[in-house]
Amino acid sequence: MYVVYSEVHRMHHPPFEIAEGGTKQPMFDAPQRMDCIVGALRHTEWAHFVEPGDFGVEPILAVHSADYVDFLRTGYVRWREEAAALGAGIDPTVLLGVSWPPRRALGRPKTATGLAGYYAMDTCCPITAGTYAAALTSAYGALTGAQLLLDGEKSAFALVRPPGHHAGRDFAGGYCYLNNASIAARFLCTHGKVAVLDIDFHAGNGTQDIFYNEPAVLTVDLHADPDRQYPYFSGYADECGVGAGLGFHHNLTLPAGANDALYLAELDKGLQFIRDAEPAYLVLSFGADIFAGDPIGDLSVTTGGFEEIGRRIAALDIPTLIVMEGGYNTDHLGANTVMVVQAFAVAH
Ligand code: Q9C
Ligand code: ZN
Repeated sequence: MYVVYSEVHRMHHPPFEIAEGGTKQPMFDAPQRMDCIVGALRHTEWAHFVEPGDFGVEPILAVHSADYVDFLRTGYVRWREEAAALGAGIDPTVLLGVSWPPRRALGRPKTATGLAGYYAMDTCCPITAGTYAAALTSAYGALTGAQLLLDGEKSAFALVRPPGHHAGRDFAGGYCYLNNASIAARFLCTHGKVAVLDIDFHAGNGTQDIFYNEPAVLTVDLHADPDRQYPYFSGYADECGVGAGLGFHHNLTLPAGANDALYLAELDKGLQFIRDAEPAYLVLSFGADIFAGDPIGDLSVTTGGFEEIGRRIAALDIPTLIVMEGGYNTDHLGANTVMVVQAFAVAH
């Protein structure tokens, strides 16, 4: 099985994020996450590493607005100039919004500082010098995996960072800048019906945003109830799509502490939606933060649970692109990820 991976993710390593209570803490999405997973995959006999290809800007702009991508590409350099003008005491290495538009506000600012708030939904998506290059390479990783499916592979794993499922058409959030899984899904959907199954701990609000009003891609999202967990503002069970997209989005929510049995019962509901739709391709947004020992998550899925999750999704027997999202317990991240991915490697 091909694992698409590039070292370019290391260019994105912001020194901090601002968490609940204003705590300035090391960013959970750090390069070390990839080292854990790569290390575990190298111990298997089935993982064959390949580099992402270059797909140009077109498949990115098929998902994200041009003004947002332009901000990601140029924002940091503009910020260096602004920071210099702001004077001493300003850290020019991190562009992070501190002002956000209130609901219904439409005014678009001109400064990098203003735009960083305009194009973000939280304090967890700082932009550094290498962020755009890393985010673009991450999207290309997902596209390369999608191309492998088009070339006849039964499955592929896009081991990418930064993750993507919180990034919407024109905003960053939750460590995500470009929505890798959505970009791959959009790329695949001209070749057949596509379903996205998102099993990251957090609701994939970006993916929901991107496909919400269209039936082209079925989105099924299983996650912690947003009434208590990030991203707070979407991922509720009664959000089912709008207009032509009505009925093509499903949110399945989980209570704190959900164990393997409860998790798998809800997963089965999601898998039935996918079976009924008979897609030609499946994109699996995979986050290992559902793990019992995850420092951000509050579910209780075990390593054995990951194995069964992988088995049940692979049993759909649909050509599947697995795209890495979250997962922050670096002691178990490699093993848990291998459990899911190898279910596909051995199935085909
Ligand atoms: N106390 C992904 O898993 N806020 N993103 C966390 C922790 C943001 C997670 C606060 C979490 C984003 C891809
Ligand atoms: Zn997550």
